[in-house]
Amino acid sequence: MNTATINNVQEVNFDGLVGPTHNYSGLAVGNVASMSHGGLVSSPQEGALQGLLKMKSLMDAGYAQGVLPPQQRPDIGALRDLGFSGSNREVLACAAKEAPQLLRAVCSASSMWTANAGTITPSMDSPDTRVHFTPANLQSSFHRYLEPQTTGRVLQAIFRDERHFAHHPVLPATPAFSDEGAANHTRLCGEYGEPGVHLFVYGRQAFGDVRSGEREPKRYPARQTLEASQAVARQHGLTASQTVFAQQHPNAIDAGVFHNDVIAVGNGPVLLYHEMAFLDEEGTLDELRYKMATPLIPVRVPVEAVSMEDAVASYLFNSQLLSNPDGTMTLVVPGECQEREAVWRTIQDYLLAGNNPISEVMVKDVKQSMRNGGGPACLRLRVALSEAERAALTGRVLLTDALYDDLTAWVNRHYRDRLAPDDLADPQLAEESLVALDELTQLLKIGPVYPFQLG
Ligand code: SUG
Repeated sequence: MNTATINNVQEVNFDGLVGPTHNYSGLAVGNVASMSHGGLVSSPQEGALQGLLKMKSLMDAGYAQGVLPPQQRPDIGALRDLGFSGSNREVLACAAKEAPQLLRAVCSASSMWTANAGTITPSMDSPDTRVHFTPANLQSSFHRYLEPQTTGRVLQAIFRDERHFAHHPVLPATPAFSDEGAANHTRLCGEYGEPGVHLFVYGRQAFGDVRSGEREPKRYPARQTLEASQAVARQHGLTASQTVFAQQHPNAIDAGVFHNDVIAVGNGPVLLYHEMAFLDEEGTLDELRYKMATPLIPVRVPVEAVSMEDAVASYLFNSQLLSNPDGTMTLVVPGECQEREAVWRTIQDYLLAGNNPISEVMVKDVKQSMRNGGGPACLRLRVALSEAERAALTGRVLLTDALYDDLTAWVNRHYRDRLAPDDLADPQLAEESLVALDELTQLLKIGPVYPFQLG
């Protein structure tokens, strides 16, 4: 009997609930979808329901599914820190008039992309056999820099039991330690309960030699630094034999691949990636092969099959790759993959028909999130947990039919079906959101996590 069977380790996907202020503000430089959809009217209600349906269908298919709450938005406290004063109503009105770009940023529902919430090391790989968490500082953009404090509180509220869970401080929020969390981190292993190797992918080196600058993107920012990835690995007690640090291809970043999870996804021993994912493709694979206890199964998609443009527009690589009990894997792709002929053909003729464990494709409609550059994999934070660790979770965060029904009714009760950029200044929206979030923390039984609840 192997360790996986003994500990009954499962990967739980914790999806972020789309928040009541979900909108299109074109805030993310280098994220093609966000930049091209800024100013559109969004539907927070449709977005939240699409996310919930994805969660429910994966739960129904037998995968362990969790849920994480959205954040308090608008972040009026952030506006106050930037010098706006008076009542909440006055702060919103003044920001709308004097600095509409700041108002849009403090309204972003970007915490839905929980792949950026933090980096997780499961207990099988950590020296103290606890699950380790580091919330990402997300310092690359102002709207996301507002997330880590509440993210940390949410993770500590749910993964509260200190016998099983360890929480680390957010890295210093400065460009040298720019950290975007699990979107740039992939754990490769045999069974989930067996030891894994951690692939950290970075876009630039902060303290590198002069020549390292030549290997950086020219058009769009590289969000993750090597130094941030190394610091997280150090916090979690990961050793050199357990880690691989690989540089993302700068041309990919310049084509709109702002996180590694837009161009590669791994699960178990499988690494599905586009040939433009890594600057040193062969070196990265060789190091993984050398360090992994189980044979790596690389599934390489060449540029002739899927162009960079198709990869970025379809989000083929932002799929979830999920393990089935019979050893096969299911690829959960966004609907946009069906709209690009080359991508759909590659899925059918190359991925499904190929000599690899991927045997099924599931198509999910997450369009509201996709228009901001968030596909199925962005919406989930993976946490491999043993049976005892799952039992030690606090709150009602593992999806069940009853929780799905409650959350769906909650969304329908509180969310607007239409939100235009001008609506963000509506003080009523801020009040509606607080009422909704207060009810949500009761529904999820996680206790107070929001600034307005903590006083
Ligand atoms: O950080 N978009 C997010 C999308 C994050 C996707 N996550 C992963 N790939 N894991 C970002 O670029 C857009 C917000 C706006 O424009 O309104 C935004 O923040």
